[in-house]
Amino acid sequence: MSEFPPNFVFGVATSAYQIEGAVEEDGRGPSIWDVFSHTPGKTARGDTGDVACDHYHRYLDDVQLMKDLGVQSYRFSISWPRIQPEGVGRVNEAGLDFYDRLIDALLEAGIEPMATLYHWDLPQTLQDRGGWTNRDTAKAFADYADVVFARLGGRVPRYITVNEPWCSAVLGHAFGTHAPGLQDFGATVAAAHHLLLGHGLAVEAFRGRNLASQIGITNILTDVLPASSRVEDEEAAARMDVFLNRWFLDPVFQASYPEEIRALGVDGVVQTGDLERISAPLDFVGVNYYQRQYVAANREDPLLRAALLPPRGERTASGWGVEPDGLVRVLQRVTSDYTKLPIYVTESGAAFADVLEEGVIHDDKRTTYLERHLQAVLAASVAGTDVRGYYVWSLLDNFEWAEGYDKRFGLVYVDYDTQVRIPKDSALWFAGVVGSRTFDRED
Ligand code: IFM
Repeated sequence: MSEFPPNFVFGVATSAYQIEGAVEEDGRGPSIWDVFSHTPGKTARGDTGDVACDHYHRYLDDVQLMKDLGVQSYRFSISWPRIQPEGVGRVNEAGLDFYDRLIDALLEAGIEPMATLYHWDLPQTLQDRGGWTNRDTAKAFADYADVVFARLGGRVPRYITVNEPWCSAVLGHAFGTHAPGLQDFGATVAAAHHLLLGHGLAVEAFRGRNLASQIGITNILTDVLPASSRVEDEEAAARMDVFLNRWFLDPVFQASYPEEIRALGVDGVVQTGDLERISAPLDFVGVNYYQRQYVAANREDPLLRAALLPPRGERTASGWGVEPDGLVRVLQRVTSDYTKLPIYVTESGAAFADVLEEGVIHDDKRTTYLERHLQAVLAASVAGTDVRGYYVWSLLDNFEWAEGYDKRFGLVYVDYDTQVRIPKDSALWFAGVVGSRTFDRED
């Protein structure tokens, strides 16, 4: 039997564009994901977030669902284009009203809100001016964040500035698989720096308001292992670790970029004072964990001279390996190499090929996945990591970006034709864990 400490928070997570729908309602402006998903060939089957889970209209039902599951905290994101349809200037009160109502409902249900300010839905008007490659976007982000702090204030105990800046920068500007769909490494380096600068400026705005709440950033961290003990593979893994992890950890916690990132030209966009701002003290750290990567040396690869090998063992429907031990390692690494701040696992979960049969979904693989990752959290905690919470990705099946609706990550199944929600077996299991604060897995 494994028992969680009394202050440990069990939560679920979502993001605005992935669940809200209602993209043209109450004054919301277009985001880069509206434009990208409506561009032929960019998402599986041409799926878009136009309707998604219709959460904008059904948020009360979704809060009730969480209440029924006994969830203690809900991590959602705020849609910048709902708050500032043009990205700067004019504030759309109707957008703020929605989040106000959502927070009221959560507090009423005894569920603690955790709000992410940027989960990838940049207002398109800002993209038209260069998006994150333009330094002005960092300032615009802090202004938007301040509008949110002013309105929602201390009713949100924990704010997250930016979710997974690696994905926004690299998938959006180097690989082109996410909005805005660029394939330009110079743009990637600039976007990465401005995302981090936006984070730092938002923290500054937050501190200026003296709220009783806390603020942090969420990075997606990958456990990187060399494919063998050959020196070349170890060196290749170290370079991959810079690319996947240190690029976004070193500046936030050590006020510097790794040498390898400086060699990519980041100094060209760093101005005096930026790194001090980016490394401003935080209250907690968010960690999203999904994957371990095995890395081998590869002379053919021009950027890192490294290759990612296929995952070992069991895989999720996304093709990602199931490696809970990697979560222990990334949590310990944050603690030993970067900071002793409390850590929240702000996302962990998996897509599997769920089958709806006679009104139920027996998703045993997801239950086992979550159980093993919670076990990993406990192991990290026993090993000295101050991990304070675990948020399952995701509450609902939702729009999985370029993969569209095919990949189902939810604890709760969504029938996209009827919008009926059906808690999967894993949701019922999770409710039991939250209720008892234990699970039956042997240590
Ligand atoms: O769905 C995404 C989420 O938006 C960010 N983190 C990873 C999840 C699964 O791919």
